[in-house]
Amino acid sequence: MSTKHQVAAFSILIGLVLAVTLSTIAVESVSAQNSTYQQQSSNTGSNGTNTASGNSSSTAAGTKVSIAEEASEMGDQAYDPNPVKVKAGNTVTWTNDDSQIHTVTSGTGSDDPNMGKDFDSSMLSQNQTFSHKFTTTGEFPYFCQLHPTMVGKVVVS
Ligand SMILES: [Cu+2]
Repeated sequence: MSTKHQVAAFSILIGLVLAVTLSTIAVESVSAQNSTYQQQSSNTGSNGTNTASGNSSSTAAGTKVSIAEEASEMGDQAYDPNPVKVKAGNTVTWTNDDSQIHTVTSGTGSDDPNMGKDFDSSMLSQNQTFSHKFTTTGEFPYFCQLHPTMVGKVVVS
C-alpha cells in the first residue's frame, strides 16, 4: 500500500467514526429530551394529584381556624377567622399557631355554667390541632380558658 492509499483509508475511517459519533450524540440528545419531557409530565401528574388530594383533604378536614401568634393579646382577633361560618355537618379544625398553650372551649367565659359542654380542646401546644363537628345550627361562642379575653364564635347555618 502506498502512503496515499493509507491516508485515504485513514480519512475514510475518521469519517466513519465521526458519522457514528454524531449520530450517537443525536440519538442521546433526543432520548434526553424524551426523558426530560417524561419527567415534566410525571411532575405535572403528581402536582395534579397533590392538588386533588389537597382539595379532598380540605373537604374532609372542613373549615380551618388558626389560633394566631400573640393570641393572648388579641381578644376577638385571637381566633382567625372570627366568626367562622359553616354549614351543619361541617367540621372545624383549630390549629395553635402560637408559641403559648391555648384552649378552644365552648361557652361565653369562665363563669358560663355550660362552659366546655359542647366542645373543649383542653390544652393545645404549638402546632397541635383540635377538631369538632357541628351538627346543629346556631351560634357557638367559645374562648380560651387560660386567656379568657380570647373569644371566638362559630356560626352554623
Ligand atoms: Cu389562650
